[in-house]
Amino acid sequence: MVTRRLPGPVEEQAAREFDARLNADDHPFSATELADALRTADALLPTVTDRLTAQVLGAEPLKARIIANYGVGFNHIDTGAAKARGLVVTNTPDVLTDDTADDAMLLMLMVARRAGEGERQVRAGAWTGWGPTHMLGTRVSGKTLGLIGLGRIGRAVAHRARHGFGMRVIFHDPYPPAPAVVAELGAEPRASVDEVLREADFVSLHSPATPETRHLMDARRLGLMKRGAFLINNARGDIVDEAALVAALKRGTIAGAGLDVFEREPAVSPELLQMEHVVLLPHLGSATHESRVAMGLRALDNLKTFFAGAPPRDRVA
Ligand code: 8YV
Repeated sequence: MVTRRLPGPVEEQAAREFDARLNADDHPFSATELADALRTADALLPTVTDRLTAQVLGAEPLKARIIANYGVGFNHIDTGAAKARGLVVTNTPDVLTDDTADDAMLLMLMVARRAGEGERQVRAGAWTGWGPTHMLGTRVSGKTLGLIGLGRIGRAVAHRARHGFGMRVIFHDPYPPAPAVVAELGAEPRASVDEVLREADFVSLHSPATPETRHLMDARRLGLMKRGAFLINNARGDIVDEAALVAALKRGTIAGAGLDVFEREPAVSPELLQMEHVVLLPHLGSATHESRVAMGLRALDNLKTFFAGAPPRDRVA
């Protein structure tokens, strides 16, 4: 059961290699539909819009044996409950890393250089012409980028920032990569998230959404950021206390934010919609033809391996 419309080549391959049930009208599944799928299909290929809670995963009698998630993040799946039901869970890492890192750079550049604001001005017919002090932004090149999380995507952002923009890269990660990897990136470790926040001109979040990282960026931590600093988030909305972020942006204790993800997607705090110093994108991190096809093929690959009786490459639970 494929829960959403996927790019053509993925649906075609799914139909060729499996007795695939596709979602022709692309409507997001209700909890009842998800439970039905678990009762009637051998495998579920869900997306971030499918909330696979303990209740949904409690479906009886359970037919499904594997959940092959389309996407690297899987915080919408209660993996503890899945495990308890004997369900294997896989994700799709690697294939979306570069595009997601590009999206983080996009947010950084857009918010620092006031790109959204400028575009809105031009489209509104409100641009009156070039001026020496018109819409001045903040330089990105050479600044200090603080990464919270140095996993695959964090490392790809570090590479771009350091080699493309000459930025100094500092980071905190409780599970850092090997010292040789860090050294090659030219990234400097910091002992805590707080230390990164005090020093960085741009803070970019690249940790998974877990109970430990929920509201990691709360009022206290937002308060540690420099007044001129920007917050970038294309990881998961839950990592930021959105109400606290709105308050910090209103008070001007940080300079701006570039957000691709939100706490209650697709709802966005109404105050953010009114602010010029934020950039708001609709969860576009991996939204390229290339990534979205590769993600689908990777999920199908996990299914094929599993049903061939071997351990799937991307098992996460
Ligand atoms: C996807 C993502 O668009 O992979 C992730 O974790 O957030 C995005 O790349 C989404 O999860 C698809 O289900």
